[in-house]
Amino acid sequence: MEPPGTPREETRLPPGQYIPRGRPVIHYGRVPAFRADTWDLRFFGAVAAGQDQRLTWPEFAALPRTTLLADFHCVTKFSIMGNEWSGVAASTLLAAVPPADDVRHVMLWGEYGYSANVRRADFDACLFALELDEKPISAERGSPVRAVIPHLYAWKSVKWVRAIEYLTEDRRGFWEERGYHNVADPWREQRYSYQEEPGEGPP
Ligand SMILES: Nc1nc2c(c(=O)[nH]1)N[C@H]1C(S)=C(S)[C@@H](COP(=O)(O)O)O[C@H]1N2
Ligand SMILES: [Mo]
Repeated sequence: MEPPGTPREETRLPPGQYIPRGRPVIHYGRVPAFRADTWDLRFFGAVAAGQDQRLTWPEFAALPRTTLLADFHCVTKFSIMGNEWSGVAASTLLAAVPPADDVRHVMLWGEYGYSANVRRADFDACLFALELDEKPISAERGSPVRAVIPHLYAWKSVKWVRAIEYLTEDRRGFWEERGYHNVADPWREQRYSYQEEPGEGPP
């Protein structure tokens, strides 16, 4: 018996989602190779210092880490419940490389030009994960570092992250340009761009 008041699994499932067997791996294109000597995380756009910055692999790997327990909702309707991610919080990166005061949006860039745009408040909740369930993230799941924004559909959780672009005005990323919702809140089933209300996307 579960104690009274314990939420059942279904109550944590956003509308239209289901729990699959297994744990699908999904991405567009090839899995990139990681090379610690050439890897960097680049910051560009509206950086407060007025010029691009970069963190090398040893610099990034030395940043303090936190853990996040979260569900994962793909717009193709499967959800993976209870993932334990560990990595660097966005707040740590924002302190290391402050954005200009008028930054309201952020573009996350992965290898090979994959990108996803998020609002500043959503970026603030992002974890840059190096581990999943106490193991280093596998190559096909985004090693060495992937973004995790559990309260948005998973296409915003960019694997193989390589750059962060601070934006003063919103701009659509890879899937957002191809008909997917600019905001992507699974609890509101914001799947497609035709559902966008005024103000939810760039003009
Ligand atoms: N770089 C990159 N990140 C990506 C994608 C991609 O195509 N390229 N696909 C997204 C989508 S649609 C999903 S559902 C998740 C899948 O993560 P998983 O392979 O760990 O299940 O990664 C997201 N991040
Ligand atoms: Mo997805």
